[in-house]
Amino acid sequence: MRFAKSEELFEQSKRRIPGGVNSPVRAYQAVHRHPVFIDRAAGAYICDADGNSYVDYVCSWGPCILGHAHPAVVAAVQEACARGLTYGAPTAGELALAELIYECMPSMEVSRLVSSGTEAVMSAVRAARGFTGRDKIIKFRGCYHGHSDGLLVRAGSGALTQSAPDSMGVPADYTKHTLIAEYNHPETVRELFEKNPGEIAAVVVEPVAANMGVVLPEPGFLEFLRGITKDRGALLIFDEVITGFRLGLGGAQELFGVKPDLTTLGKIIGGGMPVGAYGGRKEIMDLVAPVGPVYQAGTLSGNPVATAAGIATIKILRDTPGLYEKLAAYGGRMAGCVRESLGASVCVNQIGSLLCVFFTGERVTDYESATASDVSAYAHYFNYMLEQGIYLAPSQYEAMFVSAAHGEEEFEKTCAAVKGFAQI
Ligand code: KE4
Repeated sequence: MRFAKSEELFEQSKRRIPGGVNSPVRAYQAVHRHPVFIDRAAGAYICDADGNSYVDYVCSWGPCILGHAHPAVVAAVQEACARGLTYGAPTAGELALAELIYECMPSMEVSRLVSSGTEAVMSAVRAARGFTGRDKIIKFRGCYHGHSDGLLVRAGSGALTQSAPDSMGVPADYTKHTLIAEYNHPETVRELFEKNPGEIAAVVVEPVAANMGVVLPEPGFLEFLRGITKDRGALLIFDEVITGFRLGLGGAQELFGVKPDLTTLGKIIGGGMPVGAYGGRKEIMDLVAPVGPVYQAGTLSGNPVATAAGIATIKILRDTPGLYEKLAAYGGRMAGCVRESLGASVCVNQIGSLLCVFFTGERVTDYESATASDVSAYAHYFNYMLEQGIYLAPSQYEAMFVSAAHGEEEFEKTCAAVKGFAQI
């Protein structure tokens, strides 16, 4: 494959944009090569500036669950654009999206739209602190909830690969109320509640961790979090920015049968446009301005073009029979292909259309075992697969996302590439 145009664009971009990218993980530092610049995408494929085509398993980090440029979503966006791009005023579309979210996730009886997952989680934490009158929060090492100051502590995703989990520029005072527990280790949560009685406003968790690679909750873990937060007067916040509408219409909370007090969403609910949301029990959300004293605002919150994309996407997810079963079947088959081809050298964690290939011979059930993976081996795998026309996350600590546009041809091409890697 030729990458001359991407290389040239990267050199030029580095002069105007930090690291040449608008989000760190895109810089490919963890896989030791220059990034490819994408020119266009359709269905299960993306195409770079040099004309190389790839089967896409990043799907823009989750939003493109229907595949790229889905005709109905594009049409909805075009139709909305023709009526103006933004008004800064309430619209029927925002109500329609809020109703759809509530229909699919009944725990979100009241929700507020924002423009990113970061905004959603930052705002949900503020609402939890306002509601409980407490300052401390618990998050889990390796979980990522966006880049707001108080949550950029022992974070996952890009913060992991940057090997600077505590970002510079974040005053110690901004993170002293952020307590760190270990995902899938209930005792670490219990200990924090014992040491901070009456001070913890909320536990924030990715119900399926997908920013240290994909790590599934051990049986009972989410139920434990639900119980201890109820018992200690704290709120449970499910960060479903990745799992929401990914694992099913009702997200992880429906799949695992655990109802949080607040949920944050992003990615899929914007259908590829910038949308986040936070919401939950009415008594909590009624504290949010202008009803209550918890302030939060946004110029483009509920943007009519973005909400049109989100509504079109969710309606297709809701109204297409067997769509989630098809996604899960592909995910399961892909996991099987990788396990069969790479054997004991990898641990593949998969749930529905979300999966991760860890280069370790051990089971990956928490941060410790996830970060014991051989990131150099992953980088080797990534680069081989890229040359074979398979576009994976450029980091061991991300996920593979499958879209409804991935079919038999894409499966065969991907599986053949994995088998080829096994033989080098
Ligand atoms: P955004 O602000 O990037 O829209 O959402 C932040 C966020 C919140 N919660 C969870 C569980 C998330 O995974 C994310 C963002 N996910 C990363 C991928 N691991 C976005 C990719 C990137 O940072 O470029």
